[in-house]
Amino acid sequence: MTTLERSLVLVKPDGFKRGLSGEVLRRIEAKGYRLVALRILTPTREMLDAHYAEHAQKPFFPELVGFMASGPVTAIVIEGDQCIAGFRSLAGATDPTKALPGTIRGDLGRDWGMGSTENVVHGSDSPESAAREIGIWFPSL
Ligand code: DAT
Ligand code: MG
Repeated sequence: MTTLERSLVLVKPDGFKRGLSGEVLRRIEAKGYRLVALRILTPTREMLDAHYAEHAQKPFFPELVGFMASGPVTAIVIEGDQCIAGFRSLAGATDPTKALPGTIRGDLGRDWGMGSTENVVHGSDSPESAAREIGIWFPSL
């Protein structure tokens, strides 16, 4: 017995720019998760400060926010039993160089030598994060 969950997925600016939104959506749907909401937007600084609040003191924070604000992203809410952990499995490890083949980051991401970690997708890491993040990207949900 598991509980129905929602997760916030982002196709980050590198993935959006490379035309990978459809491939990410395809993998989510092929896995069997349901698409609940979807929008395309260039995130504001305020949204990113809130979204990445846990990383505010990290040395990579300025590069992270600069990268995430650099262009449009596809924001998606997905739904399914254990979809939070399930999407993290689909996404793979944070570092795209180390992410295993078969994962989104392993198959589609790489180090571009840009100083920021460009790893194609974001996925919520817990039910609490998912609720908080969905509130930032989809205030009407
Ligand atoms: P994840 O996106 O796998 O949940 P995270 O929440 O720890 O990883 O970090 C958020 C983003 O910040 C991550 O996708 C890429 C960037 N990042 C994380 N650790 C980093 C590091 N050590 N150096 C540079 N960027 C990093
Ligand atoms: Mg994270």
